[in-house]
Amino acid sequence: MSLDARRWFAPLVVALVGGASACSSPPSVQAQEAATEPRDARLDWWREARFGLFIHWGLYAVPAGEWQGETGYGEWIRESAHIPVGEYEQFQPRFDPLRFDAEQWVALAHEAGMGYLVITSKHHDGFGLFDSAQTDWDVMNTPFHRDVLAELSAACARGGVRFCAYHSIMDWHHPDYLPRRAWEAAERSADGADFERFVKYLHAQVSEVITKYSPGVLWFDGEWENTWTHERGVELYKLCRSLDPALIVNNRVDVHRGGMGGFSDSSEAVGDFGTPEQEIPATGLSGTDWETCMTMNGNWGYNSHDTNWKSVETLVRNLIDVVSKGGNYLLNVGPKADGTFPDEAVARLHGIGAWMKENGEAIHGTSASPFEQLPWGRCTVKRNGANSTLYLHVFERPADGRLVLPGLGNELLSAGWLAGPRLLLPVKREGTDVVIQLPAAMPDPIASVVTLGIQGEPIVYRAPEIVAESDIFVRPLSVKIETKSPGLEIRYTLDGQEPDARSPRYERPLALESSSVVNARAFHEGKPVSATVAHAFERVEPLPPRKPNGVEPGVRVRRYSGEWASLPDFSAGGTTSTEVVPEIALRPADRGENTGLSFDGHVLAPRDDVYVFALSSDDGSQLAIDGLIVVDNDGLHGTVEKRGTVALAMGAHDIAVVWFNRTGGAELSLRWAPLGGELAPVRELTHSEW
Ligand code: FHN
Repeated sequence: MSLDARRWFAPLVVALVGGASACSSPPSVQAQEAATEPRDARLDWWREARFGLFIHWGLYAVPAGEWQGETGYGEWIRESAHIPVGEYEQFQPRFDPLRFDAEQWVALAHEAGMGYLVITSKHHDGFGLFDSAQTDWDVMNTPFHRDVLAELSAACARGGVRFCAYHSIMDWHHPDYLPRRAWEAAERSADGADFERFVKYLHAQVSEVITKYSPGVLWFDGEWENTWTHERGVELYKLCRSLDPALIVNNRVDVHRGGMGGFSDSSEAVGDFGTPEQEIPATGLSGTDWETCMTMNGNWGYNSHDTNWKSVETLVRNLIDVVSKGGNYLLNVGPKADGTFPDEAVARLHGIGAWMKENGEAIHGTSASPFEQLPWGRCTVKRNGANSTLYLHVFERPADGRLVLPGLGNELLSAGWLAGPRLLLPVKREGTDVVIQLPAAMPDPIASVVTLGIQGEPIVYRAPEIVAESDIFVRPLSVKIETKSPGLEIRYTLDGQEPDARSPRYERPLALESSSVVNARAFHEGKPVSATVAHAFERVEPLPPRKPNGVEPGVRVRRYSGEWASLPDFSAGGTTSTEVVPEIALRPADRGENTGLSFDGHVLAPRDDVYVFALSSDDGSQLAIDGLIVVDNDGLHGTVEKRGTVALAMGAHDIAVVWFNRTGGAELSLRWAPLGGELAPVRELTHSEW
């Protein structure tokens, strides 16, 4: 093989998300969409709000994070502390939050500038905070005996905050839910459990939440276990939309959320917005709605020992950062068992509210910044008629007081402070930059907001982005060149030359047939206004097919046991069992702790092409094709998906996957697709007899 190993495994140039595809629905659901509320109309209030309150409340507030002397638990206490279901049920008769006051919760949210509130109708413990006809495992069967969702939805309607509900698919209480927790599988037999019956129960409860409390958003979660599938997600999404055509549903109704990054990785995925969790994406994703959910301290559910509270400054700057990238910020409070918010949470809501009272205009109804990173802070944008207002959130005043906006091409109107008497500030153009002169003293230590009026929508001279699924290709490769700034034109070359005003103008995706170096540059009114970006794409020879002898269906899997922190060398021996299985995935018996698996066989490439492999695992895993590592997802981690590409000729190729699980959750899935195809589980598997 002429190419060295590194060349076969080019990293994916751009993830498979982005653009409208990350939120689009499959044709059948899209057809439904056209028949009911168009998507933009449904999301209008949610995009306007930009900021919401997340509430994780339930029986887990009773132990408040403590169990048998350990104090690090939250809403996962039953699973994390291995509390048998019978013992956990003892919290139900102890749940009596007599200080619960829905009006007070809504007032705190509203004063903080939050436009909506998402409360756990049911978390993973299966306990309902509402009056459900489907079960007694709900709040009506506690001494409190009041319908929390009914009181809260009514208070929201009165208090100008949109009521929304979180509902967990995973259910650690219902006898039909599968899989059982690994640690309780013995004492809590799954015999007789019928997951189809559980799905009917799930649909019935979701229908109750929608029809009784009219949530603006149904925020699903707990979709990651292998009993939940894309097909069930589409079915549940359709149910929600059929009951309320205006309802917004997050992307965790489906199974395509790539871990905590939260964005769907498939155009077939259903769900109206992406859901990064406890993290803020480095940049926004144009054409994609998303919402980051984060805690105020270290826990979602109340933990009386958790003193790791974020400052008001951090929380406000997180809000600004998220909104400047086109997202929503869902900030969590875990109420106490008596029905009150922790004092520290109340103080932070008040602090955020004080900033929002002066600057909420720079958050509500704004859209993403047209600039790349701004060293002094962030920018949000709002259209007003033919003009636009840029809201410049200054975190750190530049030492020279010059607030520089790089490459802003618009005609300028005026600049001034947003808060207070809205005093004007000096602003001038310096070449393609705009400079606002700040005074020595800044009005707000958290973020001082400067407004800048401009004609039209923002034109920022940013270099274009070259976007493709892979750096290598066998068949013609589609390459897009994108600019975040309307009003600019892109000119490009394919021979590595610097584009000029005579170079071809980019109007549609390029179809590369041979190795090329794409150079692209932004032009405004015929003049180059950005740096040139370049990316090399290589047409490669596919790996030749292997000629295995005597193939049989399925792959061989060897099992191991041991305590590892990273993938061991399984070839050193210690196999506890060997068998042939139809797919590279976990079976119930594989979900134990301190377990390792080694799969090997052949995969049949249907045609000469570059193939994307997506390997998802909790804990570590690795994929090799024809002896070359294509995906390395090793290490101790939660469910994480990594991808790689490899060029394969039509025919059989050796495939080997190794995986280990230390403790806790166990997950393993392998999907693949030819470039441009929809990722699907690897099915075309065979193995050779010894
Ligand atoms: O397991 C849940 C967790 O308890 C919490 O509800 C977060 C918030 O979105 N979601 C899941 C973890 O990803």
